[in-house]
Amino acid sequence: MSETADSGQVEILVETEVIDADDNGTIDIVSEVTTIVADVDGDGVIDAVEQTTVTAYDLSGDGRADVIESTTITGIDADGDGVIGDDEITIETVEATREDLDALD
Ligand SMILES: [Ca+2]
Ligand SMILES: [Ca+2]
Ligand SMILES: [Ca+2]
Repeated sequence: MSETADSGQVEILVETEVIDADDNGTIDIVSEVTTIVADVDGDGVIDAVEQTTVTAYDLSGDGRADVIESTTITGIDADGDGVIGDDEITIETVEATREDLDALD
């Protein structure tokens, strides 16, 4: 680990949401949002933001996730103007279904 204490700051936030969509007491959707905010050069201005949302859906209601969707939004202030513009944002989505999950067994 080579971290310098006074240059650069990274903040990580994790939020989890649990949804019982049909109100039958069994959890149907689990959503976890991880937000990473980084001030790489330590000037107090945010240089990069990354937000990953992982959502697991139990479509069949058996308590096991059938579809897992992961979306990552990355914003990097490439031109250093302190604002993350539309052209500095990339979005990546990955989806896995039950067949993929079972293949890991
Ligand atoms: Ca900065
Ligand atoms: Ca299921
Ligand atoms: Ca910018």
